[in-house]
Amino acid sequence: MKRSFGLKMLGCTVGAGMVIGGIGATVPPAALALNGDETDGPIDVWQRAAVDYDKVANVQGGFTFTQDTLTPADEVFNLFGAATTTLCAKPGYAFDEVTHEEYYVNVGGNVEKAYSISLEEIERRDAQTKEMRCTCGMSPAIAMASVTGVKVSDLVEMAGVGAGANTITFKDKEGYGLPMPLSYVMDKEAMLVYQVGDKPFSEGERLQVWIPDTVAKYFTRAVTDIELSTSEEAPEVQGPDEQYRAKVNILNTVSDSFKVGDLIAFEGYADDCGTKVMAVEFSLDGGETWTSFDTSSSNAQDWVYWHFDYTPEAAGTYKLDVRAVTEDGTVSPLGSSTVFEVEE
Ligand SMILES: Nc1nc2c(c(=O)[nH]1)N[C@H]1C(S)=C(S)[C@@H](COP(=O)(O)O)O[C@H]1N2
Ligand SMILES: [Mo]
Repeated sequence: MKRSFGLKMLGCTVGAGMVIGGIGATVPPAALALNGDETDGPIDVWQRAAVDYDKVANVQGGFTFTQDTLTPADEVFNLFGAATTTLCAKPGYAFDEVTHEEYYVNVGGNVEKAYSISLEEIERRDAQTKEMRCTCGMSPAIAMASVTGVKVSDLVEMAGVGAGANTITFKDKEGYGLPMPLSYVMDKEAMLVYQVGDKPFSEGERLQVWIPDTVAKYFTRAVTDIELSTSEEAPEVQGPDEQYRAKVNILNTVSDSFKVGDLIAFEGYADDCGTKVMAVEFSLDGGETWTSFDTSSSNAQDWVYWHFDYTPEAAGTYKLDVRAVTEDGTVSPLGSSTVFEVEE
């Protein structure tokens, strides 16, 4: 089995160095985290290794979830900036060729009046701050962040939509950018973002489009051109690749072993990029039985950040599996698991 430590970090948010501890007992961070295998596609990770572990049917534990847990800004930059680039974005992109003063965005194409606006001017405009998810549809990377920027609709209004314009493309200086329906971008209240948390983008003064419920390949960074155009049919907005539907991850990191009776506090996220997560499910018997926790009161705009507290009753080596079930019946093709030791 491949242990995807590196890839885990991509989905990892508060993960590294996170203190795990339940109410009562203080327990060191848990075990190895085994992610869904990146290269093999949607396979049952829980079935492959089931025989090696002590099994507990219908695992019982305490479950809660919140939706306002955020990824620290530095980790958003690290996860997506460096690591994702090698996975799914165009490699070798240079962010450092333009200074803050020289950074301009052109708004043009099928508009009434094309114009350019400097980054400084953008930053002086009415700032909007919003919590948004950024999830790659082609890799495990995901983050929830509070982002600050301007509304795309404001910038478009300043140019005036040309007759028949139905498509908008956010391009970087090399032409990266995927066309989207103008109405979709307006309805979703897309933002041109210059700050994540309390940190401005560094590395060449990036500006990045963030759009709720939309995979990150549409989040063009270092935007230099906002282009309106007329297509015969407005382009379709693509969702995540099949294996990155219903993303889940256990964020606990490597630890010493636990003792019988310890309360082990697991935590992680479940998210499906705009489709509601209806349940988060756990298995301690290699997927033979699943214990399902209802998350149908969640909203689909934010990730479901879950906590699962488990108290082992016997010594052994265990593997906890987690998966999510979404509103359209999708079950995580790539679950997440973690192996942990329990001593007398
Ligand atoms: N200019 C540009 N923007 C891009 C890409 C790219 O290759 N070039 N890749 C996209 C993809 S696939 C992802 S996952 C996100 C990563 O977000 P980041 O800017 O935080 O690294 O950027 C998106 N924006
Ligand atoms: Mo991506």
